[in-house]
Amino acid sequence: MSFAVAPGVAQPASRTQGARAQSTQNTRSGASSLAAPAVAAAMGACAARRAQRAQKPRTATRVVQEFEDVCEQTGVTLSRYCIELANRGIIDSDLDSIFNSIREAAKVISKLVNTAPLKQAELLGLEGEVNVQGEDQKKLDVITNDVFKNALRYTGKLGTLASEEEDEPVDASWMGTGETEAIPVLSEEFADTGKYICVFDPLDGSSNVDAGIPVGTIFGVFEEPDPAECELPADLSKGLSEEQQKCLAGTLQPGKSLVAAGYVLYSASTELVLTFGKGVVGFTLDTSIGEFVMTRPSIKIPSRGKIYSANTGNIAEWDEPMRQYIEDIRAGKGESGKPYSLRYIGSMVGDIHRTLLYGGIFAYPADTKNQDGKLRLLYEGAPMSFIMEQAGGKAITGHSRVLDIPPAAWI
Ligand code: FDP
Repeated sequence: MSFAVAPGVAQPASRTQGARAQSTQNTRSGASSLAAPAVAAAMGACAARRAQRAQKPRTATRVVQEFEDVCEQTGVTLSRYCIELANRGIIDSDLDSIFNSIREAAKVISKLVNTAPLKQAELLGLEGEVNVQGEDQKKLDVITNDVFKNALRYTGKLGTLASEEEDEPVDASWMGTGETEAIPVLSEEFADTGKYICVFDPLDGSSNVDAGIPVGTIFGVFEEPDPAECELPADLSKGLSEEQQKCLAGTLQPGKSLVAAGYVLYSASTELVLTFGKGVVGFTLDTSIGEFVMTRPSIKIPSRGKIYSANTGNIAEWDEPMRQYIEDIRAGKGESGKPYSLRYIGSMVGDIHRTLLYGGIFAYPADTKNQDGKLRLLYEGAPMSFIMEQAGGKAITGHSRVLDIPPAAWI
């Protein structure tokens, strides 16, 4: 798919809207010790405020404000955040379990990426296989795929997992081994309880990983339309009947049906950014306590930026309108009247993270080699577009909204 994200890509916006600095407020605060009468008064006030808030729509910022009523946080960890959302009925306990697993997998992958240069023979270089996307798989692609897949599978809360690195989606309650018999990995009581579908790219930007350049994990969670209807064989690699294929195709949904999405950036720090469709929240891995701690309670993309991010090595192959647009903003002929400059890592999670925080445009336009653009709708485009829109940005193909496009296949 061809893909661009930014606020106002189609109509460059007003020059009065300068780039707003992203709040990096650290929400950690010491525990408070209030005297009993003050606690009673505070509780009364809290109750009144809660009643008022009950009338207003829930957003990520509002949920965090509500935590303040508790008055004794020592920092909002990702697990605490999910528990609070579950308590407030914003997510269910299954989604909470899924995010527990994503959190643990992200910590393991962060460790693997960070230590890879010290374990080159084990972790760096090519695996020797080509994935379903036709790309050479790196050892770390395969290892991180297993880490993510296994962490999710053991939740027992997922009907289907689909990874960019796998040929076909995996029935989450079974381990299809391809050449040998499928092995059940969950006991009957935990198997097939899942109503969610998780799509993920365990190590996006992995062509950079041997050089220690930032890479990331991208994930999205859908609710299965009707899990009971898909009777799939234990080992999907042995092929599906026409009926089963139809059934699986029915589980392919456009990005606007996502119930959650996020990414993890493995860089100078490990950043986890997520949305449950009520705004965007960011966490940073505090390695001293092994927890993701909330560092960006409400991420909003600045309404105007000054950076564009695209592989301009392909500019001669782009459509004329795309080429012209980039040339215009580069020359300061956009609405802001200021020239945009180029920043391109070539690692989508890093490029999107910067765009989200600083504003501007990220794009992977179609070219003669990649006629729909290089990025995959299901594993990259849809989750990132959900995050971008939730942060107040836009995600478009040039013709339509990315979140409206139904994927044609699991790849
Ligand atoms: P990679 O191939 O290293 O996994 O979609 C994959 C991706 O990286 C993105 O992370 C990145 O934005 C893009 O490809 C880079 O492609 P180019 O090298 O063609 O610019």
